[in-house]
Amino acid sequence: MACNTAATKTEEVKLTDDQRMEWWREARFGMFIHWGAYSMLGGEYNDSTCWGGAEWVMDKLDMTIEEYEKYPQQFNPVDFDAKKWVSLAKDAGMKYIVLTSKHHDGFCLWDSEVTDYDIMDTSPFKRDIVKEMAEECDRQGIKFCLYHSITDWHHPQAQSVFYPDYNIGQDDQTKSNPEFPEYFRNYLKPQVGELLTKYGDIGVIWFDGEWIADYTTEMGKEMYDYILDLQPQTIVNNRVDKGRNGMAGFNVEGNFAGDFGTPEKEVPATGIDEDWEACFTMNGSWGYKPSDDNWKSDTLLIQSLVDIVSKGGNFLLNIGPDGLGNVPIESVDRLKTMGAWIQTNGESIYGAKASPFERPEWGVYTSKENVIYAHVIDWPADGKLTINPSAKIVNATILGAEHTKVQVEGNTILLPKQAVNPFVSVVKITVGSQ
Ligand code: FUL
Repeated sequence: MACNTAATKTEEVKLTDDQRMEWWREARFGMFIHWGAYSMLGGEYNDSTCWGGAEWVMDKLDMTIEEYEKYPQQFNPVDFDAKKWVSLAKDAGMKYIVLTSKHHDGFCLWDSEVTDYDIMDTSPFKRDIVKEMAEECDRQGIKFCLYHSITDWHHPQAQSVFYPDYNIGQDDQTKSNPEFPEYFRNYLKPQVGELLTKYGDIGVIWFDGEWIADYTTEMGKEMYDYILDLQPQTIVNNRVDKGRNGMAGFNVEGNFAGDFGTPEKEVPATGIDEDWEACFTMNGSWGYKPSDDNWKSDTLLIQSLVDIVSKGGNFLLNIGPDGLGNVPIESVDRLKTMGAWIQTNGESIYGAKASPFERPEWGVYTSKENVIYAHVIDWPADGKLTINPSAKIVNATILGAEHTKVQVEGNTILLPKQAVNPFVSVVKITVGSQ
């Protein structure tokens, strides 16, 4: 396989954390893909207030394993085209893709050796989705990463003892299953091993569902070491650890909690001096849900990107393709708009660091060595942009409008009266030493 360049155990590569995190810190923008047999159902259950998106349908409808199994048995996504998905991410300016190899429903999108509950053995489709995506990412030069659920509603040793007689999305998910350690050692860990040995370099293993009662921090540590043993460069999110700091997803200093925090559908109020990645849906659901037309606007998505980067984070933006493998047109449109914006303004995002200054009234800053990028969200009516006084401005230009004359008077930049970009305009400011 073309992309099979994974480091092996015998190579004994020892990378520092900074070396491992380097590409990820540079990347800043990635695509999350929630896709599986649940995508066929489109999240049509009757409770808009309940926790979880369309990918939780098995739980939300209290389906038994037998009731749910018929969906993987019918899963035949004839429109799936890895090239289309990867191109969509590339054109949007995304630098990595995180695909669900297995969500909480337990159905696997690759040819797993420890179960037949996978795309090759249970579904009529019989194509290894993980393999096709890994190869296509390699071809198009984008990092391939995997989301993998620790919770597994299909595996008897992973279920709480009373499942499925109650809704495990509620409090009962804390009930214990004494056989869980067997599931961990003989099923979950070998699965992660397969994913790290059969599909080339894996950028990130993005765990989830670590809240299940019987998972422990010790198991998380064992898993983390196992991953780095197989692929020393792989990055692991904080949900590998049972003890991560709640849904906010930031790590308590000194605690083991993987390599980066995972705030979900939220952005911190101020910058955070650790690695973190905010994941967001484009409407309200991770999995395909056509009835949810609460789509975020282009403006909101672009402003979210700059806001997150200005606080030192990455932005992982989700698509939920349908049961045939088609990406909703609303998502495609938004990603195209974001891609066009990044085409012009990408240097203010990739490799950019958190703002060195307080958040100004008109927008946010990102920064590089001797450059600060002023992301102007509210264009000043008089065209006068006041920059933080401790920045000694040497020169200023507007990205995408370099020919436009921009004068500098002390800490004020004199801009045209009209915003140059309908979403966020970026002024590139070279600064000198004080
Ligand atoms: C959550 C999951 O339960 C959701 O289904 C989704 O995968 C999200 C990213 O993480 O905790």
